[in-house]
Amino acid sequence: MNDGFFQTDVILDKVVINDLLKKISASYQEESKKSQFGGTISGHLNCLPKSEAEKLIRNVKETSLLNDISKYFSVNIYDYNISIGANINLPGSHFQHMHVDSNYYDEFFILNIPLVDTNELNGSISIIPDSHLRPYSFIKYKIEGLYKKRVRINQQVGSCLVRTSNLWHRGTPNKTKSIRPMINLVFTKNKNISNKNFLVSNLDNHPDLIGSIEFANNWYKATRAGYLWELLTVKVPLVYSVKRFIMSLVRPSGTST
Ligand SMILES: O=C(O)CCC(=O)C(=O)O
Ligand SMILES: [Fe+2]
Repeated sequence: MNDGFFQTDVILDKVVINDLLKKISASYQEESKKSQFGGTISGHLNCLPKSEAEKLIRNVKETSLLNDISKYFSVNIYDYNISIGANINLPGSHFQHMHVDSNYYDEFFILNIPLVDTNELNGSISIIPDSHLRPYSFIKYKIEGLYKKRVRINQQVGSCLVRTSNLWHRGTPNKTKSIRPMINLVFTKNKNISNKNFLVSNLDNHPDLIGSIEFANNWYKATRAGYLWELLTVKVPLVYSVKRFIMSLVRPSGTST
C-alpha cells in the first residue's frame, strides 16, 4: 500500500513556470472584470491554461515524473487519460470543506504543480495523510477525528505534489494580494479505448493544449441558486457539514459528499 501522496524537490523549470504564472495572472486580471464564476465568494476557481501549458507539459515529459507516478501507484500512466487544469486560490479566499476529489472506487491520480512558492500565507494545500486507506463517510471522518492529522504542503516553485483522488484535502485561505495558481494534471482510467485523444501517450496532440486560457466554476454553480448556496456555505460552514452529514446517511461509504 502506498502513502497516497509524494512530493518532489525542485524538478521543473522555474523559467517555464514563471512564464505560465504571468500568462494566467494577466488573463485573470482581464477575465475577473467581465465574468462571475461559481467559486469567487469562497475564493477557489478552476482554470484551463490550454496552449499556454504546452511548455510545462514538455518539461514534465523530460523529467522522470510520469514514470515515477506509474511506479508509485503500480499502473501504466501512459494508458491513462490526462486533463490539464489549474486551481486558482484567490486573495481573500476561505477554507474549503475537507474533501476527496472522487468516489472511493473511481480513484484517479493528480499531479499538482504550484506556480508560486506556497505557504501558510498564500494558501498552500492541506492534506490528511493515510486518509486514502479506506472509504470514509463524512460521519466516520468526523467521529474518527481524521482532520486532526491534517498537514500543510508548503512547496517551492519547481516542486510537485502527487496524490490519489482518495486523499482528503482542502484549499486554504490566501491572505496575500496575489493569486496562488496551481496546475493540476489529472490522470483517469480511459474507459473508452476507441478514443485515444486524451491519453498521456498522445500528449503531443492533446485537445487540452489548444486554445487560450479559460476560467471555470469550482464546486459552485454560476447561477442565482448557486450564488446563494455559496454565500450561505461560506458564511455558515456548518450548513455544508449538515448537508454532508445527511448525504452520508443515505449514500454508500466512500461516496464523495
Ligand atoms: O487549490 C487548492 O489548494 C486545492 C483545491 C481543491 O482541492 C479543489 O478545488 O478541489
Ligand atoms: Fe480537491
